[in-house]
Amino acid sequence: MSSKEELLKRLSDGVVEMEEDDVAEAAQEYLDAGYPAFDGIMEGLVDGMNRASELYEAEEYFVTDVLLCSDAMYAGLDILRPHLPEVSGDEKVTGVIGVVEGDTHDIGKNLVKIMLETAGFNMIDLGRDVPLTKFVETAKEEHAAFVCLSTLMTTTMGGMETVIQLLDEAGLRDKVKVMIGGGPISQKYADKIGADGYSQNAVEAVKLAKKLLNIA
Ligand code: B12
Repeated sequence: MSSKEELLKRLSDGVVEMEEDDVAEAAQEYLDAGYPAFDGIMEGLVDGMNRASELYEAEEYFVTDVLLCSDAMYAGLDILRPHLPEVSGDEKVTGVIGVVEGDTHDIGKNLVKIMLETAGFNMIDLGRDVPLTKFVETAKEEHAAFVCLSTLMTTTMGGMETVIQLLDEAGLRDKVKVMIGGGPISQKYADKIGADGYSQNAVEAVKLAKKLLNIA
């Protein structure tokens, strides 16, 4: 039987090498061996996706390659995700999440959503390339306690500030916390536009949401 480290490496390598079937197989073996789904996702699948992103940055991978890597990552997620220890609650706190207008990168947003759902939040996913007013309308309709904005492009990050202004104009700013994240985003930027918080990855996003909403 393979060790946890060997299986994590197989998950990560499988994503980098675009081996969807092998990732699915390794994910099942990993679970059958009794290892925690959370580590399999973060240290296996997400590690592989981060490595694939670096290869794209280094111009060793093309767009099509990165997309095949993400298919392999999702194949593993389908298997591991149902085994994350989910927190249940009668009155779940609602959050709205989406990628701001003009940007179609949604891999990171999907991971943040999965982690927040696993932590017990009721997440309304607006998808990607979301019109900025849609965040505000949905937050109002659904009585959301927080809004999560994602973007990976410098050209679209300004949309986050607009959403904050629109929340303000709708009289919702003091009722709705705003969390932001994605490649070009930083704590400095969050402070500049008046967001309530920023985090670098999906695991930290859960801690941040709990902190902002005073949830133990
Ligand atoms: C995969 C990818 C694509 C895929 C996207 C597939 C998809 N469905 O998402 C495809 C091939 C389609 C693509 C297209 C394009 N891409 Co692209 N892409 C990438 C790449 C290689 C990886 C991104 C990724 O998925 N990373 C893995 C995930 C897990 O990480 P993540 O997204 O950062 O998310 C984590 C954190 O940021 C955080 N987080 C994310 N969101 C949020 C939200 C909140 C609230 C919080 C708290 C945290 C949080 O948690 C996540 C999980 O831990 C990056 C390079 C890079 N290094 O980022 C370029 C990159 C983002 N792309 C880029 C560009 C320019 C484009 C295109 C415009 C290219 C083109 N000329 O057509 C188009 C975009 C078209 C459009 N209008 O949207 C640029 C952006 C440059 C810039 N500074 O603006 C980058 C940086 C590459 C580069 N160096 O040029 N891309």
